Amino acid sequence: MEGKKFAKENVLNAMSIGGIASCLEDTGGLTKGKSQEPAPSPSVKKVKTNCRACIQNCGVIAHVKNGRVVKLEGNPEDPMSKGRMCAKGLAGIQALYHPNRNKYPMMRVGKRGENKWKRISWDEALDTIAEKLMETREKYGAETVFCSTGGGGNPEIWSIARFCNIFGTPNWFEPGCAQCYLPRVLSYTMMYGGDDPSIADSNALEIYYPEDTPMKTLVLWGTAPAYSCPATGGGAVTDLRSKGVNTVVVDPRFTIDAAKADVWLPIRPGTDVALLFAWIRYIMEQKLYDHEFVMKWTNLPYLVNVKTKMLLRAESSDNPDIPDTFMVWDANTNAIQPMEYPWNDALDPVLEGSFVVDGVEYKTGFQLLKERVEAYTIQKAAEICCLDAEKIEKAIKLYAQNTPSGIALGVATDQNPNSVQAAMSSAIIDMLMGNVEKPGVLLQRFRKSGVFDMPFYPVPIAADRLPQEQLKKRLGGNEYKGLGIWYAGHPTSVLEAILTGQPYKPRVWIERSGNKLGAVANSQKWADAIEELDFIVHMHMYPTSFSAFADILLPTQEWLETDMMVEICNKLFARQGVAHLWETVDETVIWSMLAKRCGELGHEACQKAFDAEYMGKDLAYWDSVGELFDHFLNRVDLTWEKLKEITPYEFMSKDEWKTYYVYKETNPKTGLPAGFPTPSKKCELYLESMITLSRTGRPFSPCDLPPASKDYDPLPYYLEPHEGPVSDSELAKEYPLIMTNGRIPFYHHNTLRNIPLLREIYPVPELWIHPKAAETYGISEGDWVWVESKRGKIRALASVTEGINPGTVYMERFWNPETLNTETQGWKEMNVNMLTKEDAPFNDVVGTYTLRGFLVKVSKADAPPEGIWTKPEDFKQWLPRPVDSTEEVKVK
Ligand SMILES: Nc1nc2c(c(=O)[nH]1)N[C@H]1C(S)=C(S)[C@@H](COP(=O)(O)OP(=O)(O)OC[C@H]3O[C@@H](n4cnc5c(=O)[nH]c(N)nc54)[C@H](O)[C@@H]3O)O[C@H]1N2
Ligand SMILES: Nc1nc2c(c(=O)[nH]1)N[C@H]1C(S)=C(S)[C@@H](COP(=O)(O)OP(=O)(O)OC[C@H]3O[C@@H](n4cnc5c(=O)[nH]c(N)nc54)[C@H](O)[C@@H]3O)O[C@H]1N2
Ligand code: SF4
Ligand SMILES: [Mo]
Repeated sequence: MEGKKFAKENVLNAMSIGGIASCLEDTGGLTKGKSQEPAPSPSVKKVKTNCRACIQNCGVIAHVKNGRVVKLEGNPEDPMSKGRMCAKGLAGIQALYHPNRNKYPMMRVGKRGENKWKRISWDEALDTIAEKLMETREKYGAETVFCSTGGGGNPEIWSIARFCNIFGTPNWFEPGCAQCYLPRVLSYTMMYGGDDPSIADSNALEIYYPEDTPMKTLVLWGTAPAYSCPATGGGAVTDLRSKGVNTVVVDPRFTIDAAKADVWLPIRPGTDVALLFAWIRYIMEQKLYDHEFVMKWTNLPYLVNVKTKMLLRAESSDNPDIPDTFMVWDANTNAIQPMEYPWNDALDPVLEGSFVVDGVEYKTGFQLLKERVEAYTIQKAAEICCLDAEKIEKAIKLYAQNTPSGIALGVATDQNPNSVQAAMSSAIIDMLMGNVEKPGVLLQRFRKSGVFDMPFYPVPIAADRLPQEQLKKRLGGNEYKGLGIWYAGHPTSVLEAILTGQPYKPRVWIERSGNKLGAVANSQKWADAIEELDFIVHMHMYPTSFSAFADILLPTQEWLETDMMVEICNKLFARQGVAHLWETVDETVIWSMLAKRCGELGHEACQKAFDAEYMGKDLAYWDSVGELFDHFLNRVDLTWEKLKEITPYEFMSKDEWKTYYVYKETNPKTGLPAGFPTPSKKCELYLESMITLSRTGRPFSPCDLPPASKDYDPLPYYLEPHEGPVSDSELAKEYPLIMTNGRIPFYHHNTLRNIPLLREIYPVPELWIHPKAAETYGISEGDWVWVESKRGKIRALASVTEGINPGTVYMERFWNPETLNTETQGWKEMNVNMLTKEDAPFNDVVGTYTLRGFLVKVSKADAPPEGIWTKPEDFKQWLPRPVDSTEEVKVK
C-alpha cells in the first residue's frame, strides 16, 4: 500500500533539511546577485510567513541566513496546522532555488513547441502582449481573448477575473471550478448560506478545536484529509479520532483515513448520489431526523405546486429582512394556511402529504423529497454502489445516532456529472439531522475578520465593468449558470469554440497555472486546440509542458517570494516574501501592468481602471500589493507593514469567533430571528432557486440571461455514470475497469513534480489494482502497465493491493518535467488526463465533466516510458542552486 518502490538513499541523505541548509550556505552563489561582499555574520533571521505549496496556507517560520532561506519550520501559532508542516511545504527551499526556474521574461524564437527562447525585458514582454490583446480585440472582439488560472483556491483567481472584466472578455476558467469545490459552494450557499463542510478547502472549522467540540461522528465522504491537507485537516482528524470521535469513510481507495475508520465504504466511483439517497431514505423512514429543526428551520413543510414546481406563496415581500410568506397544510383546520415567518404556533403543519386545492395539486417539500429517494433502499444502494448492505446501515446508524455528527464532503463528487446533486444530497442529510450551527457539527457560520470581500483573496473583481452584452457571450455561461457564482466560463465550451469556431473562435490565451495539459480532461484534444490559437502567454515559476506552446513566458514568484494576507480561524497572517530571485514579479502586479499597457494603447475601460473615483468600491489598479492590502487592512485599523510586524494578528478571541446558532440571533430591524441568508430564511432543502437560476442566472448574474435548455431540478437526482458497466455494457467489454483518482501527499496538482525530495519519495504514478484483477490481466506488483481509455493510452507502475475493489483502479495525475525537451513534452507518458472525459454528459447546473468514474483497460507493458527518471541519482540535477536575493523588479 505504501508503494515505495525505489531505494532512496542518495538524494534524500544529501537533502535532509540540514543537508539543504549546509548546501545553501556553502556555495557562495552559483548565480551572482547584487552582493559580492564577504558574508556578514551568520546570524539567522526567523521570519513568520505562510506556506503556499498547497491550498492550506500553513503558518511557517522561515530561517534566513545571509539573505538565503536555509530552513523552514511550522508556526505553532497557526490554529489549523498548530506548527505542523508536510513534505510539500518543507520542499519549499528546493522549489525556490530550483535550477530550472523561469528567471526572466522569455519570447519564443523557434517554432511553436520547439522550446527555443530568447530573454526579453519586462517592458518588451508587456508591450508585446498588450499590443496583441488590443489587435485581437479590434479585429475579432474582446471575447476572443481568454484567460485561465489554476490551483484550486489560488489566491490569484480574482486577479484574473478582474482583468477579464475590465478588458471586456467574459471568458476565463479554472480546471477546478465545475470539477472542484464550486458544486459544493453553490449548493451549500444556496441551501443555507453558510460555509460548506470541505476540510481540504479549510472549512469544517469545527474540527480544529478537538478539546472543545462535542462532535461524536465524522463522515469523510470522498475526501482524504491525511493526503489532501496533512498538516491542517489531516492532523485535526487524527486529533479527533484520538479523542474518541468515530469516523465513516466513503472512498474506493483504502486511504490512511479509511484504514483508521470505524466503517469504510469502498464505493463504486461515480455512484455517490445513489448511496446518499439511501441515507436520506433511511433517515426519513426510521424517523431519525430532527423533527423540530425540520419543521421550524427548513422549508420542507411548505407546499409546492406539483406542476410548476414553485413554492406556493401567500404573499411576496419587498423587504430583504422579511421573507415571502409560504403556505402549509394545517392539521388543525384541515386547510391550506399561510405560515408567517418564522413560525405560527396556532398552526399544526403537516410534513408529509399531497393536497388538491381548487383542482391544483400541491405536495410538501418533504413529500417530494421522500418520493425522490423512494427507490433507494439500502439493498438497492448496495447493488448500485457495489457495497455491503450491512455496512451501509452500520454507517448510517453511527452517523445518525451517535451525534453531534457531520458529513465532510470532498472533491470526489465534484468530478463527475452528478456533482451538484451530490452536494445537495449531502447538505440535505445534515440539515434533516439538524446538524446546523450547533456545537459539534460542520455547517457553521463562524465570524470573519471582515477584511476580505471575496473568498481567498481581496482583489475586487470589478464585475460591473463587464458590459452585459459581453457577459451574455460567456462560453457555457448561459447553459451552466451555476458557474456564475464564481463568474467563470466552462472549459469544454471554450475548447469546442476553438475547434469549431462556434459561436465564435477564441484566439489568444493568457494562462497562469502549472501545466494545463495535466489538469484538464482529454488533454490531447486541448493540445490540438492550442495549435489553432494566434498567441499564448504562460505565467509560471518554471517551464512546464504548457510553456512549450507559449509565445511569451512570464516568470512568477514562488511562495517564499510573495506577499499575501491569509485568514486562518480567528487570526490574520501575513505571508511575506523572504527572498526575491531574478526578475520574478508578483502576479497581482502583472495583471495591473497589463491593464495599464492596454489603457495606453487606447482601451478606455483599462484607462479608467486607474481612476480611483471612477472605480469606487472596485478600487483603482495598484502599483504594489502593499497598496492593495492597505486598503483592506484599513478595515481593522492595520497596514500591511504593521501586519507583517505583528503577524499573526488575532482579530477576535476564539470564543467570539466561534459563533453558534447565528440563525437564532435577533435581527434588530424586525425583532425576529435573523434566520439563514436564503430567500425563505430557512434551510432550503427544496431548492426552488435552482429554477430561477436556470431561467435567469439570478441571484449570481447581474442581469437576466437567456434561459438554459432546461430548468435545473430543485431536488437532487441520481445519474448513473455515463461511461460505466451499467450504462455502456458494450464498451465495458473492451474497457472493463473503472478508473478513479485522488490526491497523494507529495505533490500539489501539477506542481512540485520537479522536486528531488518528492520525486524520490514518489517517482512515478502507481496504478492501484486488486489482486484478482491483476491476475486476470497477468499483472504483478511492480510491473509497468499500459492504462488505456477510449481517448488515450499511458503507462503506470502496478501496485497490487486489496485496498481497492476488484472492478476499480486508481491513479494520480502526473507529468514528467525531465522529458520536457523530448517529443512527448512530458505530458503524454503517465498523465491520467490523457484518459479522462471532457465531453457530455455534463452536470446541468455547472457543466462538470468526468475525471473520476470512467472505463479503462489495463495490460502489461514491457518497459517504462522512455527517458523518465526513477532513481535518486537522476534527480540530483534538480537539487537547489542557491542564489542571492535580487532587488524587486519594478515593472511600470
Ligand atoms: N484527472 C484529474 N484531473 C484533475 C483533478 C483530479 O483529481 N483528477 N483535480 C482537479 C482539481 S480539483 C483542480 S483544483 C485542478 C487544478 O489544476 P491546475 O489549477 O491547473 O493546477 P496547478 O496550476 O498545477 O496547481 C497549483 C497552482 O496554484 C498556484 N498557486 C498556489 N498558491 C499561489 C499563490 O499564492 N499565488 C499564486 N499566484 N499562485 C499560487 C501554483 O503556482 C500552481 O500554479 O485540477 C483538476 N484536474
Ligand atoms: N497533496 C495534495 N493536496 C491537495 C491537492 C493536491 O493536488 N495534492 N489539491 C488541493 C485541491 S485543489 C483539492 S480540490 C483538494 C481535494 O481534497 P480531497 O477532497 O481530500 O480530495 P481527493 O484526495 O482528490 O479525493 C478524495 C478521495 O476521493 C476518493 N474517490 C475517488 N473517486 C471517488 C468516488 O467516486 N466517490 C467517492 N466517495 N470517493 C472517491 C479518492 O480515492 C480520494 O481518496 O486537495 C487539495 N490538497
Ligand atoms: S499542508 Fe503542506 S504544502 Fe500545504 S500549506 Fe501546509 S505545509 Fe504547505
Ligand atoms: Mo481542487
